[in-house]
Amino acid sequence: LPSGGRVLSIQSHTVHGYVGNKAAVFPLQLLGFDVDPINSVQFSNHTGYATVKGQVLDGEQLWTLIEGLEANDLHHYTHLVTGYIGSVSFLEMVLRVVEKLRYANPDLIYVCDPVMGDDGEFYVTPDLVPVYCDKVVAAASMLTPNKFEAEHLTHRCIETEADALEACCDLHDTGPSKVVITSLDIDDKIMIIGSHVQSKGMAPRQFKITVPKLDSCFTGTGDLMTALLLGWSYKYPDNLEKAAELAVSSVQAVLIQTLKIDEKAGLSQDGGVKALELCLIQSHDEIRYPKVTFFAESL
Ligand code: PLP
Ligand code: PXL
Repeated sequence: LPSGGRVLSIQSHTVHGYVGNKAAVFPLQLLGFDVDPINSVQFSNHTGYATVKGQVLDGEQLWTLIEGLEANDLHHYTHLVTGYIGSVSFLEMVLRVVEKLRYANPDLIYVCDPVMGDDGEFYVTPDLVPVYCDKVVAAASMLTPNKFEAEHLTHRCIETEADALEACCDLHDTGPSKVVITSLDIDDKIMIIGSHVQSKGMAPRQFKITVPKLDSCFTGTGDLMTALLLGWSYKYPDNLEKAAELAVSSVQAVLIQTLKIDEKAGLSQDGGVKALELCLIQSHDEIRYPKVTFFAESL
């Protein structure tokens, strides 16, 4: 990977487990990036557990941190990535952060995972949706929604591959030149849809990658996927297919490794409520040296 990538990563922190920054920082570091994390929330664990305790930052608290960085001239980044955000004022302030970082580096790449929820359920306040729709999506270079999030951003029902491709076009029209819908559940398979507008006004290059559905429930997969897409897109800026193949293959290898470790430890799932935590640390080789096992098909 090219060295010199510096990422400001604004996502959740969980004391236990691997979602948000806990799922993104280590993989990005393994891929050679300097990563500066800002924790949008600090929770005991992810919201899939019976109890969640912790703190949520507001917009003013985010701005204070950015002011500190700027005062020392430390606000020079190649990338900004945002994920789970816990309040409307915080998300509004993210827009000002993008503006400030872009002023310092006009080539800043903003990778936005518009985290809202999954499987028909919100795990953030739905008040965030109009802010993403009306303002944040327009500022993003790459957008990585799952199916649920893409539906809310485009006001479309996404049931088929064709629906997903049209949703990507709608999202391109709003701003981001790269869109990856990170999971689409069709015919008992998971499909990842990618779409890249290579030069303004041109039709996007679109592709899909199909992976098997594992009969376990994981949390943090989307956060890991977004981090790896950012990482590999820095190496392959003009080849979203290649970046996505590497990212997807890596994620799958991490999931398989996680299942293997949990099986050995005799862990089973209690009705899908307590989703499995990713075994990220034990998967460092799968992240650092991915073998492409899933390939993109042009659409
Ligand atoms: N599930 C699988 C099997 C995946 O490969 C991916 C992304 O690569 C995801 C889920 C990501 O989905 P989500 O964004 O809904 O967490
Ligand atoms: O993976 C998304 C995510 C991120 N951060 C926190 C979460 C979740 C999903 O449940 O609870 C805190």
